[in-house]
Amino acid sequence: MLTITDLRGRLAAGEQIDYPLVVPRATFDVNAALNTVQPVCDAVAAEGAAALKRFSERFDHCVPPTFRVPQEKIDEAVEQLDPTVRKAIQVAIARRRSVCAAEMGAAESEVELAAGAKVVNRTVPVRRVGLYVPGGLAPLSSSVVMNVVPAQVAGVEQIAVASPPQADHGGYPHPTILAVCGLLGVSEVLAVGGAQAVAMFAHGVTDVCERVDLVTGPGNIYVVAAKRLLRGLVGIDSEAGPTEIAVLADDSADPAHVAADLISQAEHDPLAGSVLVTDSVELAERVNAAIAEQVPQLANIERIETALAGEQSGIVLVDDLDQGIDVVDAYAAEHLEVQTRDASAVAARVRNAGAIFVGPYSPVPLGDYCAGSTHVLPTGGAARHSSGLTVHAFQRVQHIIEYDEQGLAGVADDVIAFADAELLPGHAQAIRLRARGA
Ligand code: HSO
Ligand code: ZN
Repeated sequence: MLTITDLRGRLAAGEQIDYPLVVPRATFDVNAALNTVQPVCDAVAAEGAAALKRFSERFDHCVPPTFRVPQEKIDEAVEQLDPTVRKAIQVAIARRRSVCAAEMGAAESEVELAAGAKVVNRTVPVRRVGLYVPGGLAPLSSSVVMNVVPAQVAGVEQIAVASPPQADHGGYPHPTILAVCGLLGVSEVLAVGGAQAVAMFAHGVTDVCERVDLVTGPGNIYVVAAKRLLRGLVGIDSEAGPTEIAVLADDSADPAHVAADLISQAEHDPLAGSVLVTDSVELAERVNAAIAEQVPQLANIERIETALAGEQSGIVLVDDLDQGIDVVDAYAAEHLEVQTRDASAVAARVRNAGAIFVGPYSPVPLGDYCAGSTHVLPTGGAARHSSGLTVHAFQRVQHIIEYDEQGLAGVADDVIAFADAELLPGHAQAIRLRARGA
């Protein structure tokens, strides 16, 4: 059962509603975990593999036979893959690859600002990246696809994947995770999890893993805290917290579908957020009834019930879809489904969401696997300022500035005036010494 917050009539009564405060969302206090991960990261930096071993024992309750997963293990996982799953993975890879190819812009663009005055925008891939794939409550092998494919399409030279060791699998990551690495041609796979994996990537660990330039991928609060702590030493993608879904729906939506989609993300995590925003009381009631009917038929009941009962989940009743759009914009969901009449037009009016799923046949689980879109998306409202994991996360844009004598002379007076205004005569001098006529 989702708790209902009723906003109807409040605007008409003259109330000013602070939407970010009325949408259900739990605090994901990453700073509170910094104290826990700091000693872990420091120990990995100071002691290398010895610290990795200690933290594997303590946090994963097993130590892998080798931190680097042997190639035979990866090959074996590919061979033993169920053919139906293998085909599904291949479809997911092919579709994600097609969308990534379209994400790639021109490698270079040149702007001639005046005679002899040129700036080139050059897009350069990051050289070496570390991709984190959580083990956690479910082995998310699809996250390997979502991390590796954009890195490969962007032209990253070296890709290392880390995932926690699993006691049930001889101390190596889950075989499906290994199999996806194998199918993608990734051979550097590390059986290391949690904050210690991020520290390994950021600092490098002798005889285990060379330091990387960028770490991407979702993880639990300790992984996120380690990314926050080590950011700067290493690049990171946006911080991913517990997963979220918001559904903006009117009375044309199918309550069973809406319920199933809300449940699907609640299945990930007791902290997952499932939010329905609707102007239809009847839909709200029928979605709650459908949730009650569907949840007992599933496997991960406890997790789902905890997530749906949590303060981060609920139904927001609105006056109309205009107010609904204000609410979903304030929420800035990781995933937003629009299940309304004329859904594409409504979706076009939404500003903030990590990814938008339009109409009755585009549910979030489609995007989790095979839509071609990414499932590594900004959570916790970060969709207001950040994007999901695309090829752009693995690229930098360099400016190449090439002015000749004439080009510099043409703008020298302006540079000098600007430098003087900032009381930086040393800057002006560097121009004056070169520019004839300045
Ligand atoms: N919904 C998750 C991704 C995922 N779902 C992986 C299933 N497997 C976060 O976007
Ligand atoms: Zn999912």
